[in-house]
Amino acid sequence: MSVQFEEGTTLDRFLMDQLRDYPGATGQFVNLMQSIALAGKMISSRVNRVGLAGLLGSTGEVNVQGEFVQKLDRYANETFLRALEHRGHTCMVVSEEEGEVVLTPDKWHSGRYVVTVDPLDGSSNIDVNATIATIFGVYRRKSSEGGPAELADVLRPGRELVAAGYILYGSGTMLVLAIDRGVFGFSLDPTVGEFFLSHPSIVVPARGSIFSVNEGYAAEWGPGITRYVQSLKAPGTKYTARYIGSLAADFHRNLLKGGVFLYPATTTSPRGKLRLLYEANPLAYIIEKAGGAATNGRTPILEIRPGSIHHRVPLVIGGVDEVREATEQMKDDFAF
Ligand code: AHM
Ligand code: MG
Repeated sequence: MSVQFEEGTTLDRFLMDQLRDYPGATGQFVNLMQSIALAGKMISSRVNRVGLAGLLGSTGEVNVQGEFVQKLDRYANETFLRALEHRGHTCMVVSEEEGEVVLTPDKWHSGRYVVTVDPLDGSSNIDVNATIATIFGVYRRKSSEGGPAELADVLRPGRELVAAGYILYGSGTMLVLAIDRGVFGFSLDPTVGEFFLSHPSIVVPARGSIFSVNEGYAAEWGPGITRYVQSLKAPGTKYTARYIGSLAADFHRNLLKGGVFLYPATTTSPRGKLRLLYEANPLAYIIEKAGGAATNGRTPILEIRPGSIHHRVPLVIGGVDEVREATEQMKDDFAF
């Protein structure tokens, strides 16, 4: 569907315009997105001063994933939880940094939405000033309002997401939001503190010219994924390699320019590294809304039923032709 927007459309204005199409809407979704945008602005401000704000380096703690927690990871997680807790729109949060689900303190239990979040994706890039991001997914709760949310509200296929997005902290700060009707990019003007619509209706081509994979693990790949990556490098193909090591940043480049990102299973991580709920699913929702596809090699990412909140998956995500060809090659790789 092609939608016309006026120049200078702010995120708030855009969200209010969407509301008109949902006559029964209570405004909770708009409030939720405003809270996410506020948290994004706060994190963006810290990221821009990270070398000065005493936020470089690790806290010395290890998170539930077994990874060292960076100070900015902790700040981003706390900022997100605070932003989502007290506005009455969110009943439950699943965060990469929290071992268990977080129920928001709402004695009326009226929040309609469940949020999954990787508060700061690409932590290894914090100390080297490379692009990092927040990734989020939004479900409408299934359990009845008036009581606490349940695990079943979040252990569901990504196909049931109602929105997903990320906030990139790069050369500029950008919020990319996918909703039912498409994918939209908003750029932060830090001088006025507003996100403005800069990328209306993002669409990804069926085939691009970039592939992004950490080839340092190539010796640990299965034969199918090895064949597929070889095929991208064969003489006469137009592919070039780009890999930052920040999922959302690698994804964003490929979303805008066309290409495929792969984080396959390895012998060390036979289930893959990336997490389904707050990394793979939100990006899979975005890519499908932009016309692309995402798979674990067998099943579309959005159809996988999570076994736990920190469920990991192999991920191949990009243009539909690329994902189809990778899937054909990966048939005989790993059992997962
Ligand atoms: P993080 O959420 O702890 O930052 O880890 C996830 C990151 C992704 O952003 C990125 O795609 C991947 O890990 C890079 O991993 P590797 O260094 O193994 O290539
Ligand atoms: Mg991450």
